Order: sequence, then C-alpha cells, then structure tokens
Amino acid sequence: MFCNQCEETVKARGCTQTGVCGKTSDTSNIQDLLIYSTKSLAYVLNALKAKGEKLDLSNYRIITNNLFLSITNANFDSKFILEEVKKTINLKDKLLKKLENKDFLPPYVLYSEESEEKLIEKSNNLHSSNEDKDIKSLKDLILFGLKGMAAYLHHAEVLKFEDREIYEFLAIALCEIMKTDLSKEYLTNLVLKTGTFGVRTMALLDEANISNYGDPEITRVNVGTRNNPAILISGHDLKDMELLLEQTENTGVDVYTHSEMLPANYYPKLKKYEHFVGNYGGSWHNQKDEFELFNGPILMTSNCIVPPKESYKDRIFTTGPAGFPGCKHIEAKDGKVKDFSEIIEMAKNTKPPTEIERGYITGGFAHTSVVALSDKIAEAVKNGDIKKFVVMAGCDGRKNSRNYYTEFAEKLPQDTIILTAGCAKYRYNKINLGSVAGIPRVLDAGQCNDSYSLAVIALKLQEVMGLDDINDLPIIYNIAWYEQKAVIVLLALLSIGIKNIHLGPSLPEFLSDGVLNVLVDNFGIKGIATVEEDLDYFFPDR
Ligand code: SF4
Ligand code: SF3
Repeated sequence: MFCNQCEETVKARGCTQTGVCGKTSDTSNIQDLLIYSTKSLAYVLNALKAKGEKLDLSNYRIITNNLFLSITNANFDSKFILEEVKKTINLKDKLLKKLENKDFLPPYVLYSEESEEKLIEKSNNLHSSNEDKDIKSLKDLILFGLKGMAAYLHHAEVLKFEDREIYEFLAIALCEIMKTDLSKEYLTNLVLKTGTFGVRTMALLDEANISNYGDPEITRVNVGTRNNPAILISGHDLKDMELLLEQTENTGVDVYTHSEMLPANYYPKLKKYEHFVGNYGGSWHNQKDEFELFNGPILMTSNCIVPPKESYKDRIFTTGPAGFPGCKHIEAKDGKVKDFSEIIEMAKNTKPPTEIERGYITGGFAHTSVVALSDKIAEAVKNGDIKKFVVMAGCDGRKNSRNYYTEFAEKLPQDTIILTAGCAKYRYNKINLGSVAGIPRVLDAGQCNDSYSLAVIALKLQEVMGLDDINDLPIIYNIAWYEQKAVIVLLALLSIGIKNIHLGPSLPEFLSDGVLNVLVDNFGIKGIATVEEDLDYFFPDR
C-alpha cells in the first residue's frame, strides 16, 4: 500500500504497512483500484460527451460515490469496495462499446477484469510511479481536492441538487492527472480550477441544505442527556439525519448528533423535532470513549470512523459511503427511502446515554445570520471594538499538537472574533470565550462544507466596508486540516484570492518542496509555529 492523503500519514514516506487511521493494506490497495477504474469510467464519459452524447447523470454519480468511498476514515470494508470496483468496470465496459475507435485508448481505459483474484493482484501493483516529485505532488493535490469535492457533491446529490458542469469537470480532471506529459504550470492552473469548482460545489450544497431544511438559525444546543433510549448519528449527511428523525418520531427513542453532525441542530426543519435532544460528545477521534458511554446504536453517515472497539461494534451501523467490516450497512432498496427500523428497534432495548457533560454550545452563524449582522459588525470594526476576525475552520484530529488550537483560541486578544466551520471547532467550542460588541467570540457556521459561508461573509464584509481587495479585510486565516475535504476548502479559498493562509498542525506531506514554494510565493501559505510566536506574528502590538 501507499497512502499519503491525510495529515496523520507517516512522515515523508506515507503509510506503507498499515494506515495510522487503521486502514489495512488490502483496503488501501482496493481503494486505489477503485480510483483507477473510476478514472477509466471518467475517460469513457469524457469521450462520449466529446462525441455529443448527452449522458445520464447517474453515470457521474458513480464517480462521486467512488471518490467519496476512498476518503480518509469513510470506508474500511474491502469487500464492499471491491463490489464497487466491479460495478464501475462493468459500466465502463458497457459504455466503451459505444466508442468506435479504440485504437489509441490508454491502457487504464482498456483494463477489465472479473475475477476477484486478478483484481486483487492488480490492486497490489498500482504504485510504480517514477514521476517528477513536483508533478506527482500537484497531481496528488488535485486528486485529494477532487475527493473532497466529490464528498460535498454526494451530499448535494442526495438532496436532488446536481450540476452537470461540476460532474463534467470532475471527470475531466480525473483523466488529466493520468497524463504523463503535462507541465507544472498546467497542473498548477488545474489546481486552481479545482478550487473554483470547489466553491461552486460548496455553494450547491449550501443551496441544497437551505432549500431542504431552512436557513441555519443561531441556536443553543443542549449537550446534556435525557432519560430515554437513544440513537447517535454522526458524519455529514443531512438527508440521513432527516430520515432518522422522521422514523424515530413517536417511538420513544431520542436522537443526538455527534461530531460533524452537530450543525444539524441549527436547521429549523430538523431542530423542530421534540425528540432531537442535542449533541453528545465532541470530535470524531473521541468516539472510542464516547460511543462506549452512549449505550445506544450509532449511525455513521460518512467519515470519520475510528475502527470500533469490540465492546460496541455491534451497535455501529453505516450508510452511504461509510462502511466497516462487521458493521451493518443500510442502503435504500427497491426505490424506497432508507429504512432505519433495525436501528430503532435496537435502540429500544438499550440503556439511555450516560451523561458526560451538561450545558449548551451555541452555533448557527452561517452566512444568512451573519450577513444580517454585517452592518453591526462593520460598525464595530470601524469604531475599533472588533480588531480582527480569525478563521479557524477545518478538521480536528488525534494529535496532541492540536492543543495548539485550544491555546491559540484562549490567548487571542479579547477584541477578536473566531469564525469557524468543520470539526476543528471542538478544540475550543466548549470554552467560554465571551462576546465582543454584543457578538459571541466564536461564530460557528456549521460543517466543513459551510466554510463556504465564511467566504460569503468575507465577501459581504468587503462590500459593506468598501474595500477593493478581500485581503484588506481584518481577517486572519489559521486553518487546521486533516483529510481531503479540508484540501478542497483550502483550494476554494485560494481560488477566490485569499492569501496568507496558515495551515496546521503540519503542512501536507504530499506537497513537494517545489510545490510548497509555489504556494508560499504566490499565496503566502505558511505552517504554524508556537502559539506565542504566531500571536506575536498576527498581533505585533498585543
Ligand atoms: Fe495513512 Fe491517512 Fe492514508 Fe490512513 S488515510 S492510510 S492515516 S495517509
Ligand atoms: Fe472532521 Fe473527519 Fe475533516 Fe468535515 S469529521 S471535518 S476530519
């Protein structure tokens, strides 16, 4: 295996024996074969489109599904992934018949196999690239960005929001990175184009979420528990959340969110349910302790899964792109909606969750809520009450070095406001940081995809404050990354012209020195230092 796609990767080498995330070598190789066969499908779709065929969007959905399956901590189930490889190759072979001239097709497009042994053998032999380091690095940056984009596209897709041009871009970009004769300049432009489509994808998902569930509202979310049996739901998929709430209504079973599902509490059409109690626990990497104590079943709708302990493994259910061997996977059947009754029946026979904390956290500061406050905010900036905004969005992770973010948030000057989205917020969202000019000092827009909201807020502030350049706003970007969704968020921010982003807790290993230099020279990207050094850097007058 070789995998270097996340922040936890083994330094300089990538994960080569087994993943730090718990992914086995077999699973990693089969995921690579899935991406390989997805590229072949993409190639055929691109060729048919070039011939003028109007392709059904269902063909492209396979691509988003496959890319999503391979992101960090989403799916650990080799058998499941192998089935998706077979489906992808079958579809590609079927569509390939429509192409008359097959003489000049690259070998990856012609690769076809049905026997599992041969597929597995192939999956073990996909890493022999002797490419130039910078070229390989740019291709990785594009692929990982596309994976993040595919995850967001999938969530929009299940809410019936789709955009053919995004799908087509995804398919084209996937095949571009198979070419061996591309220049660094060309690939750098493709990186930025990926970011542009990342913005478009996040906007699509934002529209999908708001159209279905209403504008997120500023909400106090209960973190304590009630005395009823309950189901915990994690991941990012709001459609699954909606179905679970509908199906648990009047059953005596409560519902709580975990990790990245917390923002479901902010949407009017989801929070209206009386049995939707609030959020349980913290970030994804705490699940070994928190899932144990929750007592009831847990539904994982996407990443991040931590390989479960045997003590609660039988209570874990997966759906959509999520999967873990030995855990029950639930999918929609026969054109009907997903049926979560098995989880609900299990919940009825479990103890209520063990209370681990009490109180409330406040969130729901997505663009509509914040833009409504934009005049008040602009005024507070003008009269000096608010000196700076600090975007601390992105991912959380297991490493102790991420305590940096807690300390950084605590030590920020009182006249600063944190704008956040994604699970990075769990490093400081339960600390009382107070308010400034009547505005709370931590404004949580939502899930990592709601980083889009942060961009909308920045653009609105730029307009209200009459600034020519978005970089003239008093906004600092100190972003935490872990997996590929943070990569597309980063590329999206770069594509709208945001500069001087600080990225931690460590810079991606997949960035070669050459690519890092390009990012430093053109975009001012930097890593993080110590809290004190960074505070001195950002606030020289503090
Ligand atoms: Fe390693 Fe991250 Fe890949 Fe897991 S996803 S195998 S931790 S690089
Ligand atoms: Fe977190 Fe996995 Fe990335 Fe959606 S749940 S941000 S790490």
